[in-house]
Parts: sequence; C-alpha cells; structure tokens
Amino acid sequence: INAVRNVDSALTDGRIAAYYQPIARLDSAEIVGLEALVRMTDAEGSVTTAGEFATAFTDAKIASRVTETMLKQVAEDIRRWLDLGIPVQHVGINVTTGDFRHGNLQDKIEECFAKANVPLKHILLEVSESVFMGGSDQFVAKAVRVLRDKGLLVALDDFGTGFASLTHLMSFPVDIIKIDQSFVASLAPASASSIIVAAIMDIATRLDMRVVAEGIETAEQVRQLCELGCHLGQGYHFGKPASALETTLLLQE
Ligand code: G
Ligand code: G
Ligand code: MN
Ligand code: NA
Repeated sequence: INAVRNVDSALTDGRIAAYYQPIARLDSAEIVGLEALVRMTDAEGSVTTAGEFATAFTDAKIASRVTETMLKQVAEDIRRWLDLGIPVQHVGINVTTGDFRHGNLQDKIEECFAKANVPLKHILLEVSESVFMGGSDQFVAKAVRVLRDKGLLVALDDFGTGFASLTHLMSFPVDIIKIDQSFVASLAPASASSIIVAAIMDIATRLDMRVVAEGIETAEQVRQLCELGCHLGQGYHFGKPASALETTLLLQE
C-alpha cells in the first residue's frame, strides 16, 4: 500500500522515467538495441529500480499508468535519437498480463508511437514467461499476434524460467528469445547451463529466432556465449541501465 502510494505520487510528479540498458553484439560490443526499464526518483533524487517497487504493480491502475508513461517516454526518446541521426533499431518494453487484460495495450502503443511519429518496428515487446502464469496463455497469445502483425517485434523474456518455455514458442510468434540471466551466471565449460544454452541456440536457429543472453557481467561469459553461437547480449559488462540523457551520450560515442 505504501509502494502504491509512492508510485502514485511519483507518477503525478513526473518522477517515473524510462532508463535504458544497451543490447550489444557480442563480437564487437556494438550497441544494436536497448531495453527500457522503469525507474523512480525520490524527492531527494535517489533512483529506485523496478524490483524495489514491484509490489505497486499489483495495483492494476498503477501498473497501467506506469506502462502508459513508459510508452510515451520511450516513443519520445526514440524520436529524439532518430532526429539526432542515431540509428536505434529497437527498444524493449516490458509488459505484464495486466497490460493485455485491462491495460488496452494495443491502443496505447499505437497512440503513443503515432503521436511521436515513430514506426512500430522500433518496439520490441518483452513478454516475460511469468506473464503466462494463471491461464492467460491464449488471450495473451492472440493479443501478441495482433500487435506483431502491425510490425513490432516480440521477445520471450526470462526464457527458461517458466513452466512451459517450449510451449510458448509454439503458441505465439517470437522474434527474439532472451535467455534468463541465471543461465549466464552459471556458465562454465561443460556445465549444465552451457549445455542448456547450446540447446536453446539450436532451437532458436531452427525456428529462425534471434537470441539475446541476459546478465552478462564478464569477458569470460562473452567468450563462452560466442563459442556457443550466441551473437547478442546485455548486462553490466556492456552497460548498466542509464537515463535517456546518459544513453544519448553513449549512443553518440
Ligand atoms: O532492473 P530492474 O530491477 O528494473 O528490473 C526488475 C524487473 O522489473 C524485471 O523483471 C523487469 O522485467 C521488470 N520491469 C522493468 N521495467 C519495467 C516496466 O517498465 N514495466 C514492467 N511491467 N516491468 C518492468
Ligand atoms: O526484464 P528482465 O527480467 O530481464 O530484467 C532485467 C533485470 O536484470 C533488471 O533488474 C536489470 O537491472 C538486471 N540486470 C541487467 N543486467 C544485469 C547484470 O549484468 N547483472 C545482474 N545481476 N543484473 C542485471
Ligand atoms: Mn526484460
Ligand atoms: Na529477463
């Protein structure tokens, strides 16, 4: 309840912002995309991460306002980057079951991106496997299909952590699989996680999907992922989530 009240006033005061984490090519470290992550700045100016105020998302109204704020900011930031001649390809936006069920997600996306004059192809809709808990599979799958037909890209986020990871790959069109950071954290030669990552790479290749490895913190993890045939990744090794302003500077380098 406290978290709900905090986020509510942060929304009102304009203290909810999109931060961005780079998605890079593993061979060259070239930035090819970004993931937007919501951040709240308190009255003293310190920044709180999404994980720290996640309980507020259980309030459907708050969750919906956060999503709307994120969509608006992401669309405006992409517009600014395109105007600066920065070739930003796509920006991941995290969505939840609530966004599909009560959030009027499709209209909101179209409205925010049309207003900023940004084509939908720049959005990567990040659907977490946890979205499918609670039997909303078919409903979400249909909504995702409708949006993808309008040109945006779809990522299956936190891949490998849900109950039915492989089933999801059949139930709706996926462009990108995001391998959960737990697999990257436990990578070692001949480890279970490296065997699992190799199997995911094989499935993704055959299904014509791209793979992004998450939570990369070391050069050694980059090396092992390259060896496993993975070409894209994100994590502190390439950059922490940063404000739009800092991200602009990073993209201009
Ligand atoms: O870096 P961070 O602590 O912000 O992310 C924690 C979790 O919060 C991640 O699982 C991420 O998917 C989720 N998250 C981050 N930003 C958003 C957002 O804008 N909307 C939603 N629904 N989830 C988000
Ligand atoms: O949307 P998703 O569940 O994938 O959220 C990504 C989460 O992982 C965010 O909380 C983000 O801040 C965090 N994160 C991103 N890169 C790293 C990393 O290299 N290491 C760790 N431990 N966490 C990371
Ligand atoms: Mn994500
Ligand atoms: Na993830």
